[in-house]
Amino acid sequence: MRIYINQAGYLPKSKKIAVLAEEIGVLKGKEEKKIRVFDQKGTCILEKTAIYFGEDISSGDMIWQADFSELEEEGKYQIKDEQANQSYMFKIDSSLYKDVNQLLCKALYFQRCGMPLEEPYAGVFKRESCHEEKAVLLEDYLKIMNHEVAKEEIPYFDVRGGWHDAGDYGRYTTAAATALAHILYGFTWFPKSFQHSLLIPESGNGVEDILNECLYELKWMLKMQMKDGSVCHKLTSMRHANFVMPCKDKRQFILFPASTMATGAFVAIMAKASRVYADIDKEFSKEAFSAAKKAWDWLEEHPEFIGFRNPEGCNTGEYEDNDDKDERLWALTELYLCTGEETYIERAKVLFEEVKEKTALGWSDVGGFAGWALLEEEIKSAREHKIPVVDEWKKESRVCESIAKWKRQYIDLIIQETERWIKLSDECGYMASMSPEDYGWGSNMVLLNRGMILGVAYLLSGRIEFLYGATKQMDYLLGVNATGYSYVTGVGENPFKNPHNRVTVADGIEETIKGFVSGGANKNPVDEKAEWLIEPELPPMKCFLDVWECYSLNEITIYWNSPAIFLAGFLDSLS
Ligand code: 9MR
Ligand code: ZN
Repeated sequence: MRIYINQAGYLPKSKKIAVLAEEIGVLKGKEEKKIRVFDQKGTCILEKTAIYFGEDISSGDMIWQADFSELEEEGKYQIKDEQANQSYMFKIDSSLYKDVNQLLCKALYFQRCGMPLEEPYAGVFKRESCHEEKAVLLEDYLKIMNHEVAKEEIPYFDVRGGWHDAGDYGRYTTAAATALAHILYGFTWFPKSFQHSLLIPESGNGVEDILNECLYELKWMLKMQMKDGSVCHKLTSMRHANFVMPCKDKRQFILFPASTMATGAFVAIMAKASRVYADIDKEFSKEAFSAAKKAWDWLEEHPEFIGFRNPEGCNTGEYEDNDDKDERLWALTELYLCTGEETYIERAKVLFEEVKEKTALGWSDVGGFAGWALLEEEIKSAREHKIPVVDEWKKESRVCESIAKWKRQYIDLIIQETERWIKLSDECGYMASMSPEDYGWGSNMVLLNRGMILGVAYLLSGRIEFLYGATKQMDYLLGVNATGYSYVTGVGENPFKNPHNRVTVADGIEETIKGFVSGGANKNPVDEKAEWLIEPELPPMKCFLDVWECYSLNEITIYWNSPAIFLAGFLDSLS
């Protein structure tokens, strides 16, 4: 029998459920089990019954669940069953998610490109600057390759800065906008959860460090905009770097053509940033807004969809998408919030009807961010006054105004969707809001995005099951899953340690940088090693290996950290 708990621990008042699991077929009986909670001195302080849940399809396990929520006293604990099987140690601690969040945010600093990471901030992970060389446009790159022009004849672009996207050294506009959206909305709604220092070069300048960190990315993003207002889809070399430190990667960086998705996402995040930084960095705020406006004008001149596909021979990320309506919708709502101009919102309302994934929060579907933008103020004040948005609305009966009606529609959509996630969570022995089919590449992002929606739905409705649902997604991430790993490096007793991350592989340091979220279990891995090692019959939740070569299982990305940052911020804000 294996016993799973959230290895980071629990907030004193939160729901706490230990999962006991055994592979289907090993045990006959379904009878209840006893568990005991021990404190650090080894004293048994609580005895609970683990109730048989049933067979769990995603993991192939028989499951028992023991609710020990009544344990609220801060301290360090461990759970054992009658056969002396034991869980990892865990804490009950009210500042738990502040600490987790700090690591998750600091990890972004370790993704910084184009500047040295110095010892006072990076410790043993200090490293030289990287990717300082200027980039070229794809068309010029191809001409050079075909010997049609000389290297000296083409324009070069200074595109230093930003975060490496993931385990690779590319930087991609839609991925960046998504990560920033999770973080900036998290900051807007849970500012108190982001007061900690990250020990970065800007620390102590009077600005919250998370905003300092995001500014590093935002300022790079501005460089992705071309003179005509369009925004390049990505900045990478033609092929991924070898497994070398970033300073050793001397491949030519290329600005790939603009797409309407990248430009739309750019408009939206720059508009949002111009509001977030309005009082903090006036100059940047203005610059961000005019960049957004210029990008929007370009989009207006290009009403057709301009997608992105890798040119032949290119193997870096594609971030493909076949629809830009959601990006345009998000852009319109953010521009409306900046300007109050009705035309934006009128057009957004029309587009809204055409967008398919209206609540999605990922890099390909961003419709949900339009909803977040629309409800930005309501959720903020709900959080501040601890009153759910819908209750506040009942008092004001705002439903008659046309925008309010649309907001209401968004709320209903979010709640409907959240009910689905609750149902999935109830059907899963490990309480993840995931169906067996959901374990694909980056499954932890799917899980965390649902966690964010659950959190937002709680703020909108005040329904406690949504809060428990959000908590359960975090519990899965941090250890209540059939692999027994905490999917965040440096968090818990058994975190994964070998991310598919060029820096980690090449730095020769035993220790792993803390605070990275793994992509997680993937039942359809595409990397050679995982294809080789993952048995086809393995249940989806167990399709994971802590092996650095397995990029389709164990990579890290900025937009897998960002929803965890949002969720940790949300949970912390309730403690
Ligand atoms: O996370 C992305 C995953 O959902 C896609 O299936 C996959 C293939 O397009 O790409 C993943 O994104 C990778 C990106 O292309 C390059 N940087 C690393 C990303 C994480 O693996
Ligand atoms: Zn770099």
